[in-house]
Amino acid sequence: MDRTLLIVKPDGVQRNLVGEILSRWEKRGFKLVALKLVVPSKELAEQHYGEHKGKPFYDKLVSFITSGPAVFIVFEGKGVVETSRKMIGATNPLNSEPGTVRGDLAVDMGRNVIHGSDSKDSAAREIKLWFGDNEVFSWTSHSQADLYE
Ligand code: DAT
Ligand code: MG
Repeated sequence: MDRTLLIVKPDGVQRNLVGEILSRWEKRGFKLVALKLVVPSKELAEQHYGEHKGKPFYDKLVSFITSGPAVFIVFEGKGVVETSRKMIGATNPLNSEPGTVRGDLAVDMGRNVIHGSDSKDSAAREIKLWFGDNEVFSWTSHSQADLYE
């Protein structure tokens, strides 16, 4: 099964949106396999956003993500990486469709509430960066047969 990394960024935690976000993914049918509240270190944040190093917004991005507690989440399920990106919406919330997290709950690019891995390879890299092997759990959901044919 596929896995993806979500981060409720410090703005989402401050705005009490953690439950709302977890609820959307749980209700969709994805299985929670890892969860923690962390103030991200600069070192890990720089690795996480390494692809953006050198871009004009990079320093602000790293300083914002490390500014306070953020919630790190791994969800598992069929197509979870791509579907999560759809549920999150466009990077700029002003372009995000209603019904998406950013389209419903955000207005500014630098305060767009949530991160989601953009590919299976990114997901694998990001999950390994933020979680130890013993922090990600494989378990059988009682809903399995009602979610999957
Ligand atoms: P996403 O978070 O949708 O995957 P991304 O990986 O391109 O978007 O960028 C990471 C974050 O950096 C994004 O959530 C918000 C910020 N960001 C991206 N482009 C930006 C820009 N042009 N100006 C300001 N912040 C930006
Ligand atoms: Mg990205």
